Amino acid sequence: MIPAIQQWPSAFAERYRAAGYWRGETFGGILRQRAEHRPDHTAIVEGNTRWTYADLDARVDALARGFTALGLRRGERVIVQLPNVAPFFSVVFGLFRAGILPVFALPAHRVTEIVHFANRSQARAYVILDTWDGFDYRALAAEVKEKAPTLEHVIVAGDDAGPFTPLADIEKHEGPLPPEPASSDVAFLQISGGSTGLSKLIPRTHDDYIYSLRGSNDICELDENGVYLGALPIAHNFPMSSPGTFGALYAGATVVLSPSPSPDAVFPLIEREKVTITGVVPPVALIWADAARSGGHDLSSLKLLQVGGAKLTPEVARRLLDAFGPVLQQVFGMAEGLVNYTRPDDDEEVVIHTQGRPISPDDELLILDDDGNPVPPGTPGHLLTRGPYTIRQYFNEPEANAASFTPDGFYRTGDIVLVRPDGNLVVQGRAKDQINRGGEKVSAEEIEDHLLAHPQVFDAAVVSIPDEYLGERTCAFIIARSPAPKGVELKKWVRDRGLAAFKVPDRVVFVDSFHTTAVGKVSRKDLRATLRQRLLDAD
Ligand code: J2J
Repeated sequence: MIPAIQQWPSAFAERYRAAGYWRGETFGGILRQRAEHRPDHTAIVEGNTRWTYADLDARVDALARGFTALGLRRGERVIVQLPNVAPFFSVVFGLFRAGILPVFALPAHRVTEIVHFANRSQARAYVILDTWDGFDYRALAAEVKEKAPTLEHVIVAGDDAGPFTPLADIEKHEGPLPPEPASSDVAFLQISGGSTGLSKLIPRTHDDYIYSLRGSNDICELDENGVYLGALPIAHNFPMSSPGTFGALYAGATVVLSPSPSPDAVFPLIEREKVTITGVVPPVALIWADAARSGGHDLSSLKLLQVGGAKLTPEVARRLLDAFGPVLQQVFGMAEGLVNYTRPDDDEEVVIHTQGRPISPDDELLILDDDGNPVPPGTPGHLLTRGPYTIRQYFNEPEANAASFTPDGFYRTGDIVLVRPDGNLVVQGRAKDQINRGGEKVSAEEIEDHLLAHPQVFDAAVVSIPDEYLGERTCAFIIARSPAPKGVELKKWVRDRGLAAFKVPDRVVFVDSFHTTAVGKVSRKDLRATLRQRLLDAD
């Protein structure tokens, strides 16, 4: 059984409603309104596919009926693993309209991750595209289905469903629409980056997420004339909601999808579709800055270039300003909730040096020292937060919840930040054992567990090492048993365990022991810090 999701205590919920943050809107409902208001306006552009709001709304109705005809019911979960293609929106909004919860997997996830999401959420169905980027998701689904007993249906978008159900068949159903969910219901489960082992599931309600979209649209000046380009994988929380594709649909704007973030794919789309806003991670921004300087495309429609997901260095921020003009915005957010932005009218100094400030006047921030006491103003400390769009617990994770949230409902972000006198945040580092590989999050513990499963590995510690391009890379320290395996063998081992490629250690270093100081390190955290330092000193 899945435990009930206790979100905000009623006093907070009442306050957020009274303040006008939570307005009783649902995703299915807002799409209907936008479609009635401007039916012929373009909602989605992907390759040669163009859907108006009326097209999208009709597909969403058909799928809401089809999923219901399949036997799926309000409150149940469906894993959605789709890349940047138009059916992402018909599927996800079809599920929303029926009150069924999508669980957002990334295209890079593989069998181990998908099975974990399926088991943790007790998902009954799994939606994929047949093939993408040379990978056959039907083969993955066959493997997943064997290991996830709750999965009854695999639904395939694209031309060839193989042994599974074609999405086109689900779209054919007629009949009455299922009842609409309530705005206070959980709408979907997002995926956490993971710091203590496996990724956790993040329950977001219609009310709270839609508030963050509205707030983001206001800050980013995204209205119905806007054109948002999805360059990163759109299932990720940043391009989904800050303001992202969902913010664009909330505004009644146009969403353009790029199959990849490479300038070769993106720049012609910016020019052709007159894109006004897009968001990328720092390594992509770096490539765009170089490509933009060499010219060739008219990028003058772009009013906001957002960079977030990992720390943007001032040097790269300056290069972006040189290449694109004053359109840069820094975004520091998290799928659990809190999102900070620099504002379009901020001074260049703020945009270069800070990660901005929260969306909401009711985002409460605490900056605490290691003992849990507030730090003096302007001093770095642990960031904790609660507010009208930050979750109060993970889905079905009693143990993690106790560690990740304080008794009075603050989420421990694991980030070390300082707040400047002007209210802007500067991210200084991290307390959580996570490697931020250019915006892709890797849990040290999760990878260590996979390495430890190798028969020739006695012990393993995974740490981040600085990298000019990605910001950070992963390094696995290994104490091997004899005969020691080769580094490449261990990398292949991790990959073959069915993990996303970005989790494979970039570097493997063999050591005789982990004892580096007279004082034996007892916590894994200290050990990782010591090993990391040792490597930096040696390099
Ligand atoms: C430093 N670290 C950052 C930044 C996120 C908007 C933008 C990003 C995310 C995201 C998101 C950072 N500088 N500018 O969901 O809506 C690191 C922090 C944070 C973690 C969250 C959004 N922006 N980070 O990246 O859930 O460590 O969300 O706690 O993937 O990324 O990761 P995630």
